[in-house]
Amino acid sequence: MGSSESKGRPAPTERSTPTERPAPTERPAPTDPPPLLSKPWRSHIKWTPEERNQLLENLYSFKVKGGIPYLNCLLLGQAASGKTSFFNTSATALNDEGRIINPLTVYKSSGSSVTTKFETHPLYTKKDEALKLRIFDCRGLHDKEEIKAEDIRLIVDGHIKHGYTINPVKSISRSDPLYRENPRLDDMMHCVVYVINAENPGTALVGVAAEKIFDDIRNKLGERHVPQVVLMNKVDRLRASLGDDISDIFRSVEVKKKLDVVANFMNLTDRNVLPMSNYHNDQVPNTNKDILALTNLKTIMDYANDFVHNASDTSAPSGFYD
Ligand SMILES: Nc1nc2c(ncn2[C@@H]2O[C@H](COP(=O)(O)OP(=O)(O)O)[C@@H](O)[C@H]2O)c(=O)[nH]1
Ligand SMILES: [Mg+2]
Repeated sequence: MGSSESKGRPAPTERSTPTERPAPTERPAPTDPPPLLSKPWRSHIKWTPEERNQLLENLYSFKVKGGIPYLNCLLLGQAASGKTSFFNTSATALNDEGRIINPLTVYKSSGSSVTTKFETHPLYTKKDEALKLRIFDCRGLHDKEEIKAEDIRLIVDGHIKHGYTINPVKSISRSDPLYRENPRLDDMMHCVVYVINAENPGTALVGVAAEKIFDDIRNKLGERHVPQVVLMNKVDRLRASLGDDISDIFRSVEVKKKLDVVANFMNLTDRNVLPMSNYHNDQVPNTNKDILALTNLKTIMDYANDFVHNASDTSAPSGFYD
């Protein structure tokens, strides 16, 4: 096991992880201690093993409304914003086996991480049952070759089937075998999750192209009343104090400031912005990261379920979802 590395060199005492850190010049060291409030600005989370077990139980036994088998959510965000990592972190937290699992590959450099397909994969609970939430990923926004706003609209409305390869220059044709002519409630997206990097939410949110895309998408979603949330990934990178133990995130002034910027830009209430820290360099899972991932999953499922409930409750006229 790994003895091939040792040719004449002194054995490293710790496997080379420390050298992976960013050069100190990249980020100025904070001069003041990170400001932490004595009271959390969001206080619904308890960082205890019991809370984790309760969340797991709630997710395992989640009842989807509207007579459909699964809730659907669509992840939208730039390449490298952490969409795949969120899926994997959720898989680890749900699986509850005390080990990190990565059903999908996360690449070190963003260039190769671009997902070109519109696709979903099952997330399994400990009981080997699929979670009642399907997370759909697609080509990133603002990639050089991005997804067309029209395709996003069609995905949200349920016209595009799993496995379709997004064409950056042309929207899906109606004759494509993966085009669905008459989608039903269980084909459409019940929640849209914008995924951004907390370190620099500005780059994800500003700029003419980004604004236009967000406007287009938001108008469409607004018409359908599809819930929208922002997953603010990588909060662990904001302050050294949050590096390993993320239980302070809801007392952090800096996280709250970023969250307000994002909520204002997206015109969403701050409750709809979900701070998140994915497993990235971790060797083993920890209770707090599991709790944050499970809480965010539960929030997304609750929003999606409310939508499905309302949509199925309004006895929509025929052709409403066509
Ligand atoms: N520190 C930190 N790194 C993260 C986090 N989430 C993702 N990453 C890293 O960001 C990079 C891009 O992640 P990936 O999931 O492939 O992004 P995607 O292109 O949106 O699917 C990878 O190197 C991840 O390890 C996080 O919460 N914290
Ligand atoms: Mg990805």
